[in-house]
Amino acid sequence: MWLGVVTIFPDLVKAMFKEGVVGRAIERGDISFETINPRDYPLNSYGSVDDRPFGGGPGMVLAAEPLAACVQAARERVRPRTLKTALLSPQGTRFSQSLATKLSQLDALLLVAGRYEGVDERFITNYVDLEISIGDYVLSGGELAASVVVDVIGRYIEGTVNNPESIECESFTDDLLDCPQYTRPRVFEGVEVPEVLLSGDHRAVERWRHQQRIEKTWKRRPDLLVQRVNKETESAELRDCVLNAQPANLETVEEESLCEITK
Ligand code: 9D3
Repeated sequence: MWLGVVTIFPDLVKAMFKEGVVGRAIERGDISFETINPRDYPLNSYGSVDDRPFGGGPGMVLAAEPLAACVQAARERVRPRTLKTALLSPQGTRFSQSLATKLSQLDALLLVAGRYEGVDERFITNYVDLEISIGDYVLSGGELAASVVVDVIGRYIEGTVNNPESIECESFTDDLLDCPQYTRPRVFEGVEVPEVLLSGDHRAVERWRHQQRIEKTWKRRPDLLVQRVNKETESAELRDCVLNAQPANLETVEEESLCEITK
């Protein structure tokens, strides 16, 4: 897969993928990764890529022409493959694991990272296939968001993760949070490893882990369980959770976890 990022801070994005599984996939050539800088297609001899907003207001707007030139350059680079273009913006659809799996099927994806107060709407109309937000908080630019998208998609590219099983059964792929993990020593500051994990009974270990995952998900992220409630195999574990523990109230879960760290 070809993955490109349009950014005026290419070093910021490249630094993110010098190490780690995605970095290695790029090194091996399993992922072709490039950055394209709008400053290479400036509006004038001063190298500007932004301008003041029509109608007034604070801040600057990324102009359409330099961004359009970047998309054209990317299309040249990936021909004859088709290029999809995604703009990272707070107005986008929320990024998710399921969107990542869909995007990882593409031949070539160009991610456009904005800066300033926004980008000229006509660039979006004429060049952008979809807009992506990574969550409800304000970043200082799209580079971190683009890096998040590259990282998540990158893990899905053939050969990126050594053990395909580890990607199959991981958190969010099947909408359950991870179970607690332990390693040596058996007792740390008086806290023991759960007995079942030392039992050598693999079926019991599996049952315990599954139970833990459902319990944790019920308590912290009941929203994730909604799509699973009809799964016959889990109805018993779920019923136990419902009877034994209060689910998180999604409106207060953040507040509650903050209480935990501030008390
Ligand atoms: C929402 C704030 N905007 C109102 C005036 C201005 C603005 C601030 C920061 C517009 C863009 C940005 C930079 N953010 C991104 O480019 C961005 C982003 C984000 O801030 N949050 C979550 N996902 C994303 S994807 C791109």
